[in-house]
Amino acid sequence: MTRTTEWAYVALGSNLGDRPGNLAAARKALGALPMTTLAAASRIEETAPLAGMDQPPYLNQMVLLKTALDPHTLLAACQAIELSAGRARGERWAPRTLDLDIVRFGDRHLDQPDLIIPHPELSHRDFWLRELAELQPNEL
Ligand code: A4P
Ligand code: MG
Repeated sequence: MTRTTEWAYVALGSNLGDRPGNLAAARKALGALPMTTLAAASRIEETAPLAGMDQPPYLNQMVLLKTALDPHTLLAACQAIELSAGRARGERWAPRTLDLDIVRFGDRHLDQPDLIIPHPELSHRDFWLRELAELQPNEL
């Protein structure tokens, strides 16, 4: 069986601990996934916590992966990478060493309890829109 390779956009966020180190470790781990290459990475931006929450500022970045993994396998891999960066799953939107969100996956639309693609917050986050624009491959 031949697997199709697709473009996946993954958003990285960190607002605890060694923020640049957490993003670097995430880029490395994503690029090391099976059947996956890290094609590009956006600039890193420092952003204020959304909704005026009282927590430290985030470093945000987006990466473009070329992958033959399916979306759920990529989600599971992202969650394993979060754990290895010391992410403790607390309340929703709690401060975190590393958050990985799948923003887009090819042209797919999924609406499942554990995975919504495109990410429903995409149109509300200026920094994601900027990072996504920066990463659009010219020759898809
Ligand atoms: N899930 C559903 N769809 C997806 C998807 N496309 N990608 C599910 C990844 N996960 C997806 O995530 C909760 C559940 O979402 C997962 O179990 C997965 O099955 P989580 O990472 O455990 O919890 P969370 O991150 O606290 O919640 P959520 O809803 O993912 O929040 P966000 O959207 O990640 O927002 N401020 C700034 N400046 N920058 C940020 O990056 N991020 C957040 C968290 C809040 N404030 C921020 C930032
Ligand atoms: Mg998340």
